[in-house]
Amino acid sequence: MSEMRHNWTKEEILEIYNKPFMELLYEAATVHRLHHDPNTVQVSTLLSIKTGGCSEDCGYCPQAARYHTDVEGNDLMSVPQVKAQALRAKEGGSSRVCMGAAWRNVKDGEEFDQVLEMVRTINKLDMEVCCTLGMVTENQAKRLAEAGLYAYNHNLDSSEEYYKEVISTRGYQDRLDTIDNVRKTNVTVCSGGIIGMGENIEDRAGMLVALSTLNPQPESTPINALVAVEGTPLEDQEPVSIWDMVRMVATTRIVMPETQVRLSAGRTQMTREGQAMCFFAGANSIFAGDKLLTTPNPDVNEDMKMFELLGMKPQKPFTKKVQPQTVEAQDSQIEALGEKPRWTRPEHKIERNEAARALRKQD
Ligand code: SAM
Ligand code: DTB
Ligand code: SF4
Repeated sequence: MSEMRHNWTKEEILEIYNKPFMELLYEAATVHRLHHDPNTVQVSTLLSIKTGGCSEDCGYCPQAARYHTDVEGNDLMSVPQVKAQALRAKEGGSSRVCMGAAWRNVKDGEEFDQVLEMVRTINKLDMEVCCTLGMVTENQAKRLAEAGLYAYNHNLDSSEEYYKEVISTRGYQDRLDTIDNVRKTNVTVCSGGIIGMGENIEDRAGMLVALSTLNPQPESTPINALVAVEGTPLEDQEPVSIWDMVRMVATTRIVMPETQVRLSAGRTQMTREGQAMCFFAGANSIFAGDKLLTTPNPDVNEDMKMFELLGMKPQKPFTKKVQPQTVEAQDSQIEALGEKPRWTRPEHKIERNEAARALRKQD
């Protein structure tokens, strides 16, 4: 087994990222084979349970209320709607459902209780349940765990330095604190980021320092290529090159040998050959489904054909960790605290975010 380290430095990570391409690919593929079956891929289906109208100013996000995008907002889905979608995902070969909500943070109350019921319902379908609901307190993380949540997705998104260039309504430390709160439970951590937002290679390495020095490291790491959506401040960003994507996947694999590296947003811009190179470099998971949260994703049947071509098999649920027990709402041992946590609002100026907001006001 290659060594599991929690003290990677930016210099070391940059050295890996900048290796001659073939050497990087070979090293990453070698680490991958020591820790994983290279012919298995974990498939997660995304489900946007509450879409649009978000209060935050994340410069990449089509769901931020302040930008002018074509996203149609929706209220929280019902439990039966979610169950029907989860069953569809299961039939399509997914082992995990990841429910996303366009929220800054979770608030105790009816809507959160409904999300807890969704978690119970999907866990009872014998699928891994993941949620990405924004910031959570320790008490909220414990309630999710009690409902049977398998993973919580909360991305660091970039380096601490570049984060300030993209988001002004919350701080990097808030993200780290939420990950810490999830870690206090038996829910696994899913955390990664986005490339192609205008960051430099040092920022990419900085993000990998922040992720790989978490102890334990995240069990899953999504690597998103920015989907540049019209109306967002990042609408004019050039698409990420496949070479950068492979380098990022390979470097992630080397510094986090055990994590499931997930090819996430941006796959519609990638060829099958490009994706195959990412799998060789250590990616072993994808987000499946014709839609991500609001933007298109490759067709499920096309993905299954690609896996057949590559001789890859979808991973069964609970291969990595046993299925959590679900405690019913009436038997819950954990009381909602109705906290009002002080997540920060740095509110520094990001010119391009303000310009995008001003454009919306003119309409
Ligand atoms: N609102 C919650 C939050 O921000 O934590 C959860 C949902 S949010 C949409 C989840 C993640 O989606 C973000 O952290 C970001 O990594 C990713 N994402 C959002 N918009 C994206 C885009 N246009 N391109 C690539 N990734 C994106
Ligand atoms: C993650 O890292 N990527 C997913 C999931 N976690 C929630 C979301 C991608 C969203 C892409 C833009 C959209 O479809 O709205
Ligand atoms: Fe809201 Fe999450 Fe989008 Fe930021 S990334 S605007 S918090 S939905």
